[in-house]
Amino acid sequence: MQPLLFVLVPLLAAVLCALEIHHRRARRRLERLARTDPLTGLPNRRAWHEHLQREIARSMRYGSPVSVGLVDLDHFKVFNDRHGHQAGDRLLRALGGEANERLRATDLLARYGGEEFALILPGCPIERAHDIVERLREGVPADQTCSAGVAMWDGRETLDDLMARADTALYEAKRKGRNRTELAHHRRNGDSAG
Ligand code: GH3
Ligand code: MG
Ligand code: MG
Repeated sequence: MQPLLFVLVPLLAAVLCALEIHHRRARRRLERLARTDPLTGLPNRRAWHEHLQREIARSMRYGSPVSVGLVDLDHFKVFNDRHGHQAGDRLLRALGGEANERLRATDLLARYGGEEFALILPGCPIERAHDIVERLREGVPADQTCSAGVAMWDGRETLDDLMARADTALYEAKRKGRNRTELAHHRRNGDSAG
């Protein structure tokens, strides 16, 4: 009986250890998948949101600026209608790759939704964020254009308010004729998000 135990116990320990490693790897893979957009391979909205919370906390602690950008392809529906949905998918992928090459290692580009991308630009005052977004816009493939809204965190507003300001600026860029970047206005006292 005892010699058998000498064999079985280490064997069982080895199996449990292998299972634990397998389980840990599977969990890490799931966590990665939950934060990745499957089409472009970019971080998704959830990952972007978590990252922004961290950057805002850092900004609060060190007083460094942080800006965000919302970038939306112009008339993308027309592109899909003309060239097909698969060509549209390819363009979204190419845009993600091209844009990432034009960013700094500390910037974060995510797929925010359909044909909309979002940027976090740590350490960037709004004018510099504007320049970065303009450089990114020059890299839109297939002769397409995009519009963008840029906002800098004002040091106290909520994340939703910051995004609402960026979204309003994006809307303004569309309204003014597209293919441009608009800077967000500061909120006046009494203004609410939206
Ligand atoms: P606007 O300049 O006002 O932004 O016009 P738009 O056509 O880009 O915007 P609209 O909201 O009217 O249409 C968005 C289009 O984006 C329609 C939709 O099919 C396309 N789209 C969203 N997600 C995907 C995707 O994953 N793949 C492809 N190929 N198309 C997508
Ligand atoms: Mg669009
Ligand atoms: Mg859109």
